[in-house]
Amino acid sequence: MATTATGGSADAAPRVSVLGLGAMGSAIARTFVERGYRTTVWNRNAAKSAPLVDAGASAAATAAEAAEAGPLVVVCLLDGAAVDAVLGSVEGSVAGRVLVNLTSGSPAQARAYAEWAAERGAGYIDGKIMGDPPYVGTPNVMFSFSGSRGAFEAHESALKELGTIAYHGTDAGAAAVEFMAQVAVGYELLIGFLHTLRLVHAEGVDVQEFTGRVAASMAGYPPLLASMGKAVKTGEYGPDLGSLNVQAALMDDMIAHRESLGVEAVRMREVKKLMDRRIADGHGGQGFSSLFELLPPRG
Ligand code: FVH
Repeated sequence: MATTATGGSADAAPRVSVLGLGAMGSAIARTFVERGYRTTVWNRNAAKSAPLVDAGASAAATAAEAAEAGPLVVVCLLDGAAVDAVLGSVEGSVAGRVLVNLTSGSPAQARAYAEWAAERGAGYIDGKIMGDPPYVGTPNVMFSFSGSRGAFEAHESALKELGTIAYHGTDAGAAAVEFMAQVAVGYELLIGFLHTLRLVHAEGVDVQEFTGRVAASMAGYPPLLASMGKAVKTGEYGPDLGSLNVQAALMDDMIAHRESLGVEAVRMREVKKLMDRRIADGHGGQGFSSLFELLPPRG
């Protein structure tokens, strides 16, 4: 009797297909193979299947053949254009199956793929990944899913093999909303951090040691974020980080400090402008969260 990588009977093992064997798709396919799934793989450049076949996967000659190999079809490609190309070639092969699209993309794309799948009799789950390929299969990679609840529940145990998972509801676009927002927070924070390292460096301070101190002070942020989230949701703005009257004065010093060192201060000036408007509107006693009221779109 044939056995899987984990020693079970191959015939009894659940089946999964993985379309797209880049860094992430290969890590996903390898995880399924290692967890005992009968894994069929396909990639545009067929050479990328070889290491997975050595590990125990089956290679399909076409994307359609891979899609037909099992009930769960995982798609992990570069971008929406690649997904469009591959979906076009499998449209006659997806009826009765569940597509899990882990390709990065927008909420609108996800909703369009859900519609496309429904029109062809397939279930659709959109998934977004935060984490690096070497950590797939560990809790250190976060997968956000949304779309058909029935499809998600039917394949939840397989999806859990890949990392920490969260389901964000039946709107197929919800996982992309979560992903875009989480990634945006990261980038906005990190570009501010890099500009600040410029400032620290210009002052002759050791940037690595400074980074260690910043990491330690990050522990104070979770309670602040929680209280800001509550303030924005309720519209009740206490003086978080101090009143705007006091913060605006500090902001002038921060802008002047940056400019004296030739360090970019564009975001600081934007913050100061918002504070000044809020103060002029009679809200100088409120805190930083209240700037939300001035950010478009309002209402
Ligand atoms: N790698 C990472 O760290 C991240 C982490 C967070 C989320 N992503 C997203 O995952 C998607 C795939 O990323 P990837 O790292 O696997 O990307 P590549 O290694 O560059 O592989 C790209 C695959 O897409 C195939 N492909 C590209 N264009 C087409 C096309 N027109 N038709 C068919 N397949 C296409 C490519 O095939 P090939 O070039 O090997 O033939 C690869 O299989 C991505 O959305 C990340 O944002 C990754």
